Amino acid sequence: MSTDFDLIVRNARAATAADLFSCDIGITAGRITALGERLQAGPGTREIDAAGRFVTPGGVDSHCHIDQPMLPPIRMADDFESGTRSAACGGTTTVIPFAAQQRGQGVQAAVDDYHRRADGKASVDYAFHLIVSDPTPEVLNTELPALIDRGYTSFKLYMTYEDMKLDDRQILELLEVARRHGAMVMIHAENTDAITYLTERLLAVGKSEPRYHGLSRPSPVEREATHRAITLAELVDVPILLVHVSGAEAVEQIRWARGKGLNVQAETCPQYLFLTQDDLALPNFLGARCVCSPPPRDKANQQVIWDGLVDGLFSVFSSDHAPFNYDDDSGKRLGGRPPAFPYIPNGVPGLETRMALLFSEGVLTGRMPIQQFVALTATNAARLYGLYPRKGTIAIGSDADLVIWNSGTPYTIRNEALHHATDYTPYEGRELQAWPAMTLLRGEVVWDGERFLGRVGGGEFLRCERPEAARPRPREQSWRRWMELED
Ligand code: DUC
Ligand code: ZN
Ligand code: ZN
Repeated sequence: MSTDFDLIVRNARAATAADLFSCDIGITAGRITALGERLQAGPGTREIDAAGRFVTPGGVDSHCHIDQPMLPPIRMADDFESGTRSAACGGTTTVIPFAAQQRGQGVQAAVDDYHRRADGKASVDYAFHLIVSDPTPEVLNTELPALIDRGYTSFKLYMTYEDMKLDDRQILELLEVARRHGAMVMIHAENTDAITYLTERLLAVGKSEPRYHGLSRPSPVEREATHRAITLAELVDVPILLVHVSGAEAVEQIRWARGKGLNVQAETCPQYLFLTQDDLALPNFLGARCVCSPPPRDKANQQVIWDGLVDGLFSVFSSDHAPFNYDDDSGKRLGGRPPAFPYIPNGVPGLETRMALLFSEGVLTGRMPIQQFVALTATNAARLYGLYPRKGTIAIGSDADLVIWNSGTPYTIRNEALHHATDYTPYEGRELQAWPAMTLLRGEVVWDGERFLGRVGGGEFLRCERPEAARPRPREQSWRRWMELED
């Protein structure tokens, strides 16, 4: 066997989505080239002793917003330098943020702009999803097919937000493009007209504090849009992925769809496990820190989300990192004073805390096996978005993106110890039993448990394959077939 390893990680308890095994991990030129017992070091081989610790694939955070252009004066607190630095320190080695089309702009122009923001700044690897907010014939027929060919093989569409939302006809047309060209569609499912109606009623009687954000977007708002998204995808006969699912009513719709044999994937996020509507009700505008959409719900809904993670309803656990400073007039305190809830920028930071929250509260509490943690935080996202097996697993030929865990050691989340540029974390003071002791990106240490050691610009752009998961399954009965439409 070769001894030309650049690095050997010794005595790993390596976890993949399928297995847990003890081994040494041999790394050459940034890739895993051997898994075995007592691998032989060559003259130039460096060694890291994992000393029986859990070693998992580097995280793939497939839903995060980094330096995404906002309507002025709103500004995201993290650019690619700070966002990817915090990802590395939290065990995430691949991020997939969004190149967001502005209305009146082409999607290619959005991608060009986003590369200018990311290239040379990212310190972990990155791919882009697209956000389609203006599906003109040019976008649908020319730009999207060309971009899919060039490695941008997933896009998100919104059923709410004035500047982003698509109507049902537009959604159908976009789903058709995805089907024809093999892209994965992510859907933000909330009923926009219902939100506007409820918001106006609340404001009319002076209810404007952050907690009313939650009341303006109650569960039926998400349930109805989830059902509609599923139905539109059923008519086109194309897989979809519902993002940031927040509670029981949406979960029920997804279970119903699966029961009918429909190919509906689902994602959830830490805010739906660890925050509730009580956090939105904190006094003195502190609730604004937890304003995100869909909103955190109650303890009973948290339990349903945990159940869905454990029983396989959810395939992805991502952060939906959307960083807006709290004490900032281009952030949550828009315009210098606390705004009414509809004007508070939506989102919570979470790139750095995502992996440890689930490792500590999912794996170490015995709720889920470590293999499932790996599937939820890395493998499934890599598969769903065309990055597997380069990313998301520990296998020969895969990039040597690894996290060595400190587990069973108390760690208290403090914003001052995090590496993002956002001025708060919604998890301040939370006690965990795990934190990455080391993160490796393509065989290089980017976090050593105390310091960020990555390189600004050291992250590579990743072109995504057409995901296998985006391909419609052959189905005996589909509406498409019933309507005698061509495939
Ligand atoms: N909701 C989104 O849809 N995106 C960013 C943050 C949020 O709260
Ligand atoms: Zn969303
Ligand atoms: Zn989002």
